[in-house]
Amino acid sequence: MATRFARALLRRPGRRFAAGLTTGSEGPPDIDLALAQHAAYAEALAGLGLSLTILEADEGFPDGVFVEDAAVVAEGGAVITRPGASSRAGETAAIAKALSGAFPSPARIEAPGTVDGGDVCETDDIVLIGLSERTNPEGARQLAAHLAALGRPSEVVDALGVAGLLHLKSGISYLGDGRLAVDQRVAHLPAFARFERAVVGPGEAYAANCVRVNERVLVAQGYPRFAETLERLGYRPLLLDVSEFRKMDGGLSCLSIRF
Ligand code: CIR
Repeated sequence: MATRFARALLRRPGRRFAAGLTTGSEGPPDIDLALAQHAAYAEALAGLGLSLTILEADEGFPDGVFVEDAAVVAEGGAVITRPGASSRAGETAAIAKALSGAFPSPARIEAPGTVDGGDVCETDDIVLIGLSERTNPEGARQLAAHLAALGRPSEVVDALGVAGLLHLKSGISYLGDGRLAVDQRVAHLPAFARFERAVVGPGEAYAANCVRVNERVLVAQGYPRFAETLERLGYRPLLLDVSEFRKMDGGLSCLSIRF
């Protein structure tokens, strides 16, 4: 299920969005602008033919808009995660419920394992599982076992040493056809050697979190060199302004679960 999707699950940002976790220094997000950017993101997915479920915000979970961290949907099944940040632990209940129509008996990551979906990058051949501050080796081990039961091989990638990389997918995205978008700081990692690599250059690292959806690649607006790289490779970038989510360390991919 690398790049063709029919459905997506999203959750609107709440009024307390600014109370979420962030390491950024760009100041608090503008909630109304975040809502408008979220609506444009949803519209882009709908325009690509996806049928959307959009949950209302739960003000108890200011990071709840970043739905991707709460579940991993792979070909043939779903795994409800156990997010690595304690403030986010309760986000999974609503996501499991929203996915229950399509995935009535998902697997679950259990303590002491932790996994954030942002650390999981599904490609055609293999699922890459990043170790991070949020995904620990036990969580990665459990996830790998669940994926193996679904017939999906995986490989653990240790990107813990890369400063400023919250999740594996903060630094890479699968573009389809055996190619990854990779932040230049992680392009050398052995796990990526099997892929063609579209390298995201200095000053544009945030754009490495892009999302191939059917015939387009959603890319954060404001990173022209990487957008040009994609065009040169024959992709059709669809630029989206996600500045308010960036302030909260979130990228394009984490705003939806696609399947
Ligand atoms: C957090 O720190 O958990 C949120 N503020 C951002 C999560 C972004 N998720 C993602 O990139 N998959």
